[in-house]
Amino acid sequence: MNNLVISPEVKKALDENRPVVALESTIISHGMPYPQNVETALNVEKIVRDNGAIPATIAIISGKLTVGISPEEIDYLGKKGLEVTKASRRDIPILVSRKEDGATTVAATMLIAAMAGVKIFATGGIGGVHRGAETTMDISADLEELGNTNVAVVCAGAKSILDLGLTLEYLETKGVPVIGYETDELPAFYTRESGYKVNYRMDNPLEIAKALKAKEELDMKGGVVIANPIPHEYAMDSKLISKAIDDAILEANRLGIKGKDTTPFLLDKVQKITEGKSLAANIQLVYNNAKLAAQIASELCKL
Ligand code: PSU
Ligand code: MN
Repeated sequence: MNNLVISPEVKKALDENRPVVALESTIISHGMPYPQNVETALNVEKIVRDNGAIPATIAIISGKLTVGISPEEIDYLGKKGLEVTKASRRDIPILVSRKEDGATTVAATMLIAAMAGVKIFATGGIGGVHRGAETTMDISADLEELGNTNVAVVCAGAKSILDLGLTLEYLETKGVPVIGYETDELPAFYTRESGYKVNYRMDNPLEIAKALKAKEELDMKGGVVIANPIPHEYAMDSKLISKAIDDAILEANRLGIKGKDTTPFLLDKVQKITEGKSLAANIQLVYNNAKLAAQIASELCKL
């Protein structure tokens, strides 16, 4: 396809059935401030390599769906920050036709990864059903994509800016398995616990790879959520973080923030309220996810 560009390194790895891990770019432009965003994105790529896989950071560059952007392009997206279009599924055709840039969300990254044949994707947190969705209808397109697109997403659960219970219900309806890595509980991004259970616990990357392989052989479409708790030493105090999140949501409601602006607004607000403590945790959990994703991708290639 003309508008899909796969870097030579990623293309070669895919052709040779070597492990590849997809990485998103909204987390760079809208999820963290500069320069930590660029630093983190480059370190994540290195961690994927150190664990035996090839990183494929995905973005839309001048209208091309690009799988494996360059370090210069990562720096460009990171510096431009909120000025880059946050690109979810619905934005893709417009950015392509206008030959514009876009930083891809979990939904858009999954879709483009699947076009390229990349099966594993690492990120921080997925979007989900927002608190108050019973009146706002604010449900991330990430969940629909998980219902439809054949890519497994390694994340640290979801932030409690979301309603985690409703997010799990939505995933259940869509038939998306939620696997806890070395845990029975759905992690809540900054904390290892949420009070909600995952569907299945698995304690090693091979077991996860086997489940993905079975799904592939059954030709079942749709994603899988692999929830990997933040390492103990970086987990945050749950009272501190839930107060910050409550305050951020109140502020968003007061200002009437809506649509695609909600999640970036809340992420930024929480980071400011916690004076960077949450940013440090965020960075570490992404590293942890990159490592697990590379391990699962490696096991999957051997099956
Ligand atoms: N949650 C995070 N960090 C992020 C995002 C979510 O902890 O950077 C980003 C991801 O790109 C995710 C998107 O796909 O926000 C979801 O946005 P929305 O809720 O508007 O669908
Ligand atoms: Mn939304």
